[in-house]
Amino acid sequence: MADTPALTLHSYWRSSAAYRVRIALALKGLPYRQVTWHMVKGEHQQPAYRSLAPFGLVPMLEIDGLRLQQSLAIIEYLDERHPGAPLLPADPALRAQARALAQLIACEMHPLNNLRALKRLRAQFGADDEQIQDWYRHWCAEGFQAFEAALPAAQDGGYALGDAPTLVECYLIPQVYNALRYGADLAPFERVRALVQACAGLPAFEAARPENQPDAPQSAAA
Ligand SMILES: N[C@@H](CCC(=O)N[C@@H](CS)C(=O)NCC(=O)O)C(=O)O
Repeated sequence: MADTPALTLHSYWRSSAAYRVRIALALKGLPYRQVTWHMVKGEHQQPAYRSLAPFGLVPMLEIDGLRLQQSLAIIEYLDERHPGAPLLPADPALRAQARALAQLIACEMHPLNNLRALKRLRAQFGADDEQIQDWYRHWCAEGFQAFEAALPAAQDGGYALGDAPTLVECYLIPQVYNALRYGADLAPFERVRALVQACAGLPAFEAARPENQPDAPQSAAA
């Protein structure tokens, strides 16, 4: 049926890019089936996955046979097909701001801290755990500083762009999850912390949490 397509999310519990899409799907109330590719075991690089998702990156969303890669393209597609609970504001200037904030995370922060970049630091330059953590935290601090500077003035509704979460929170919350895993200090980022607080406990964000995914190890269960 056109209005209720069969959705399959190719995912990994700890993938922050998949986490963005899980939040968007949950905010839209769209049910989906999940297929797991174990990233730490490198399953996402194997031909079985690459034949479906040539970028070899998680997530990929299948919608009635259409295969979409790149979280921003996926989320915008979902928003256009399912306009209820909009993830982009109606106003063009605010839409551009929402995309800019999401892309600040997706294009300027996340790639520098992605699994393959960290692996390369180890393999090519012999970086140890402490150096990797330091690298990770450096880019988080720089990124969150820019993010806060780019945020519009605090909104009465408590979210980045008004009284409901949008694309911005879909990107911010997973990036904060990653940052905390690597011991980043969020104390200087009051507005980031306020947005995390605003989303904490919302059912969509709770459902999308890595620890609540079917492929999360028992030891990580929330
Ligand atoms: N820009 C892509 C990023 C996708 C991406 O890098 N996903 C990560 C997981 S969060 C991945 O597959 N990493 C594989 C690797 O680094 O080897 C998106 O937004 O979907």
